Order: sequence, then C-alpha cells, then structure tokens
Amino acid sequence: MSSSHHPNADGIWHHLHLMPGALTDGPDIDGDATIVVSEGVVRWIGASHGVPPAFATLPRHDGGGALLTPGLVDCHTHLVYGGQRANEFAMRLAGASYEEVAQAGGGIVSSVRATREASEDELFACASRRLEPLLAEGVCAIEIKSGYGLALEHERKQLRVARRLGETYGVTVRTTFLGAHALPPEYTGRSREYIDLVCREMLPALAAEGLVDAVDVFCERIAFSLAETEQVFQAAQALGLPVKLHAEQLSDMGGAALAARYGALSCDHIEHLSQAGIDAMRAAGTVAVLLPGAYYTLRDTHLPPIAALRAAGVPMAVSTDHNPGTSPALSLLLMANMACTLFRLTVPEAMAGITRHAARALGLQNTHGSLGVGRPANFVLWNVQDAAELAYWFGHRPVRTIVRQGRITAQA
Ligand code: DI6
Ligand code: FE
Repeated sequence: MSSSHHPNADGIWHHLHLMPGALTDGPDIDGDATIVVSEGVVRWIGASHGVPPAFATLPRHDGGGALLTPGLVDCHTHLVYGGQRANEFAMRLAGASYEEVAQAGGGIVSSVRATREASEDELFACASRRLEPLLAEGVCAIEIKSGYGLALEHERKQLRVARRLGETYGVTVRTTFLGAHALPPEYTGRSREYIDLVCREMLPALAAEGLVDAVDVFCERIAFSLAETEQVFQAAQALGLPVKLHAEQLSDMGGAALAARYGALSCDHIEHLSQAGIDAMRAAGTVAVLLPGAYYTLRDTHLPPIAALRAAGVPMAVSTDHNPGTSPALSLLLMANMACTLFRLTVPEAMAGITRHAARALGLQNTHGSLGVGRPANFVLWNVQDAAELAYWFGHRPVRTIVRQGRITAQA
C-alpha cells in the first residue's frame, strides 16, 4: 500500500472535461482539456489544442472524456481512535439524546477508554481501514485530530499514527491537537487543572515533537467554556500555531467570534452561529466548515445559517467530521450530497466545499484544492458527464483515475 508502489503520473492527460471553478485562477476551460504532469508537479493546464510542443515527449494518457477535478480535501476528521460506538447508535434510536448519552458515561469518554487501551500499531491498523475508502474516493489531503487520548502519551500516540498514515499512504495529512475535546474521567470536577495541563504541558511537548499543525477546542456546554477555549488559543498563539474551533454546534456560545479574534483557520459545525459570529468570521477570513454527517446522525433540525454565510461571502467547506460518535461517515461525496439536500448548498458550493475551501480551512490553499501550474499533482478523473453528478449520486463512487502526490493510485 506504500505510495512508492504506484506508477508515477508523469504525462499528458488529455481528452478531459474540466469541472467549472476547478482552476486556481483564470477562466474555466470549455471543451476538451489537458493537464500535463512531470516530476509529480502540474506543468500546464489548458485547452487540448494548445499543449506546448515542449511536452511532446511525455507519455500520453487518454482521459476518455472524463470529468477532471482537483483532489478532494477532507478538512475535519477524528479518524484515529480505538473501538466503535454502535451501541450508542442503538441508545439514540431508543430515544436518548447525544447529551444524555454523554452524561451516562458513554460518548467521547468511551472512545477515550478504547483509544488508551490500543497500541500505536492497533490504532494504525484500524485507522488505515477507515482512511482507505476515503482515499479511494479521491481524497488527497485530510485533517486528523487527536482528542481521544486526553493524556500526553495517548494524544501523542494518536498524532504519531496520523503522521504515519500520511507517510505510508502518500497523502497530505494535517494534524490538529484537540486535547480540549472532553474532560478525562480522572479530572472530573477539575476542568481548570486539565486545561492548565493541556496548555502548559501537553501542547508544548507535542508541538516540540513536530506533531501539531493546528489547535482545536470543543467549545460547548458539554465540553469547554469560552474562557477555557481562549486559554488554549493563547497557548497556541504563543507557539505560533493556527487555531480552529468546534463552535456553536449545540448552542450559541460565542465561540466563532472568539476564534475569529485569534485569526482562526475555520469554525466548524456552526449550526447555532449568530450574525455577529458570521461578521467576525468574514472579517478574519475564517472558513465555515459544514458537517452534515453529524447533523444527520444527531437528527438535528437547527440548520446552519447558510443564506447568511453566503450573503456575507464567508467561504463554506464541507467535511465528513468522521468520528465514532456523531458521524461514522467514510464518504466525502455523500457529505457533498447531504450538504446540498439538507443544507441547500448549490452543487458548485458543495464541490468548492470539498476542494478549494476545504484546503483553505487547513491553510493548504497554495498547494491543494484547485488545479494550477506548479502545484503538486493531485487530481481525479470521474466517469460522469456533468459535475453535478458528483453531488447527485449517493452510495456510488464513479472514480476513473486518481492522481495523488504525482502517482496514479487508482485506475478503473
Ligand atoms: N463534536 C463532534 O461532533 C464530535 N466531537 C466534537 O467535538 C463528537 C465526538 C464523539 O462523540 O466522539
Ligand atoms: Fe468534530
């Protein structure tokens, strides 16, 4: 499965149909399109009749009229954890709410137990089985959070597994430290001491080991307060690390406005986001990450303020939020479908949500999420006639070819 086993993608990929809005900049290409790759980098992209003669010696790949999109980006996942929580699914079916399950000792804390018990190799093995279907759908960059260890050695274990997944599979992984995800059982009633530990010991140690690309907090009634969130943001800022936030998922805590003050890359969930939060995000250039899988699983009915985000021009990303409690989702295309059907995104919005804006939510906008000369070759050819089909079908994977990090990792 190591990426070096895959053939390199150098060549002239022609007879393609470019998804509108897929280029980093410049107008869309109508008609037959070509993308040229050499040494793993995009060298040229344009109308097929204009391919520069300098590339004539490269091998040619006939795209068969396939749709060409950037590689997909899943910008919010909790992919590395032990166990699973199908039992809670059953509890909720019997009428319990997510908050009630958490208060009954289930929820995040039960995944913490299973994660602490698992070895690094065991976590790698089970996370691999979840990463593979995402990659098979064209994901070329993915964010992976810690937050099920909640103690230095176990958070380290999760983040090390995330890094190892990136190296083994040849996929861009951005790690996010989410030590402030839940209060570990041994700190019950001592939230302040735990946050001190997160800020003074866990985060600095893990950052020094190169394991942290960004810092996140679960800011919610059932998790951490606004003041605790700010304390974590200050610790991140002191280390020069960007922040993001699980904000206003179950209630309006004012988390988005706080995150925006810290220049957050993204605010995620945001079902209960206020207009003041939207304005602050807009001013800070913070991405709104929509997570329809969690909304669906929790049978939430409080829609995120899509029309107001759209009107304000806040970029909207869409992600799986893969996690064992509220979004056991392993298809980013299904999330695009749900973002359209449940949240009323347009198809171009949903597609930008799983490419361009998702890359931006990770600070990867200069390398991922759109197609441009000089970028690493990450793109997907799809057996569909119209880009709308990517959000239209569900339970379908119309992949023809995936080029990830300059290698052909799937070919139908
Ligand atoms: N919000 C979520 O939806 C997940 N974490 C978070 O901060 C849920 C995590 C879980 O239930 O395990
Ligand atoms: Fe999450």
